[in-house]
Amino acid sequence: MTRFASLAIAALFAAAAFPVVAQTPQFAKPDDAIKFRQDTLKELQKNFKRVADMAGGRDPFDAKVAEESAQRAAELIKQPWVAFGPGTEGGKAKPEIWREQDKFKDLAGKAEVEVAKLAVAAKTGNLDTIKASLGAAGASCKACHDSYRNR
Ligand code: ASC
Repeated sequence: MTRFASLAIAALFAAAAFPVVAQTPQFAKPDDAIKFRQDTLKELQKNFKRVADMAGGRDPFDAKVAEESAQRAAELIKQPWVAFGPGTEGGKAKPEIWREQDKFKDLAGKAEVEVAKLAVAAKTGNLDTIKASLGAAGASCKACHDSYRNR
């Protein structure tokens, strides 16, 4: 084997052994994972609500705040899912999450897509454009909560 080939193979093994560790939060115990997902989902909710309150006329429209909040929501919604790993049942999460991983991940992915669309809409600075994508984004949050969150 050439020196390059052996280095390349060593690099592949290293990549397989340490998958995306750098970006992924590690949880020492299940409660840490539960706290992380609750914190990120709560902050997501705050940002989403800020936009929804403007769209619903409960707050005056501020295009910059709407854009920043929707952008922050789109970043936050990518984060909680890693904290629903094996053995982290608890909080308001229904046990079905761990029995229906494919459906759970599918709903989470759809919510990511809809909130990303809301962030794109908010970039226009146009309230009607924001309103047009808010319904689908809210429905995508609700779909997951209806199936997988205890009240
Ligand atoms: C929120 C929130 C949700 C969604 C959803 C919209 O503010 O916490 O889960 O909006 O209720 O239907």
